[in-house]
Amino acid sequence: MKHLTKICIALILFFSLLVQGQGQKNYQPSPENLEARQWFQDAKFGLFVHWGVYSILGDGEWVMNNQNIPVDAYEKLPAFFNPIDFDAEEWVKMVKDAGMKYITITSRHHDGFSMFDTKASDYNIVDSTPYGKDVLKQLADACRKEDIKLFFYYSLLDWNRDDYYPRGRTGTGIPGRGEGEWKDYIEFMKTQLTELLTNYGDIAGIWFDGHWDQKEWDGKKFGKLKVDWHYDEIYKLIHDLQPQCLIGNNHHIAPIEGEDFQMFEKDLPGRNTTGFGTSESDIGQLPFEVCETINGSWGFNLQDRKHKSEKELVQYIVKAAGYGSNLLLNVGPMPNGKIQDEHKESLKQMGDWLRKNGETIYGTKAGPSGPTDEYATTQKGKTIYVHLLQNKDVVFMEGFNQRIKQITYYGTQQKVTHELNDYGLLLKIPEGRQDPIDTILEITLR
Ligand code: FHN
Repeated sequence: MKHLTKICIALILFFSLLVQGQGQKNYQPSPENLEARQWFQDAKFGLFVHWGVYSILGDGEWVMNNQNIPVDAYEKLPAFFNPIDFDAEEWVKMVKDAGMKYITITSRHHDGFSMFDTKASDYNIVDSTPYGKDVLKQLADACRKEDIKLFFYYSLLDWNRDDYYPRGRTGTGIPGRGEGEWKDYIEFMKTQLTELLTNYGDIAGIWFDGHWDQKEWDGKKFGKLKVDWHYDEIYKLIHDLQPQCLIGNNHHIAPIEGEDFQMFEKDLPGRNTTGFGTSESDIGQLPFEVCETINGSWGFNLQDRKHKSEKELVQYIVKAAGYGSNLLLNVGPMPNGKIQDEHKESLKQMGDWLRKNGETIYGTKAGPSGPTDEYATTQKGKTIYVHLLQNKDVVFMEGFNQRIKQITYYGTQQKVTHELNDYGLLLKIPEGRQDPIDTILEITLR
């Protein structure tokens, strides 16, 4: 009987590895890595950049798949890509002014085009565009000067290469895709990752994406994983090259061994309103990052006018912080290397807000009351910041049971009328004290 149980456990482990993919065995984060995780958790705000030759078509980064552009036709794009107005220092300045602490940029997206100088393929910005320069190198140099950390997004999925074979469930309508050997694809990725972690100085993290392309999908949920991503080797390679480098993988499942942070796409942790996101039961113990677009697109989209308002964006970072999470807010630069004015304006507004209220976000952890549509809380030591997100005269925070010394309006000595009872905390906020975006209160605990 005991023997049977052991076999069952081994089988369950075997199949769960097939579903998840095996990570870096016996991973023990180095002291530098743990320090980097702490920095990351305190940083709270970063810029996501989706930039590639797809920006020329102004229809997002999935245009090759969405328009079923044949491989040989798409391969004509690099010849038109000449972002002469790209100014890395200007980007970094914009990031700093926005109150952001790091940048995560696409080094290679699903279209397979590398935005950096790689020896692993000529299909890259240096060898195949009239521009001929490595934008990641320029950005790495500018970031280093200004103390902004740099992460590289790296697509696991590839619609261009023959050796991305077996193919996944996307890009199936793209004509001209070839057939090759999976082991060559793994070697290609390892070569590129080695370059990314050798030629650009200290890299704060690698942001993987595309794992889900190789999973069965019945239209509602993911099933079995069809390939071996060799995460055991890939994660080890990264940590051996740069132990502090934080690995995250947008696989939408619970963290795999060897990862250092967990991301949530277009959703607050565990909410999964998109339907393809990470479920609540898959929330792990690593630092969190939520990523979101300013309009509805990651890559530059000429027609997308659905730019989020200042209120929506500020409330999103506040709610993310209420979960103890970072916000990675996206821009899709234009083919000339500039960022569209509407998005620059949004980043400026975020920066203005954070200059006044950043203390209630940076370096905080999730507060005692989880975010709702009405409020979010963050905490630093004996101080709790309550962010009231709707204009109401009376707010009741159910279940709040901390030992309060005093409550004031943030940045003032003015007391807030309140009542703590067995059920929670009742706050009375006169109309004149309500802020249309976020009324912040400071609770000092005993
Ligand atoms: O397919 C990508 C998409 O283009 C974009 O990069 C986002 C960012 O989180 N991730 C994938 C979708 O899950």
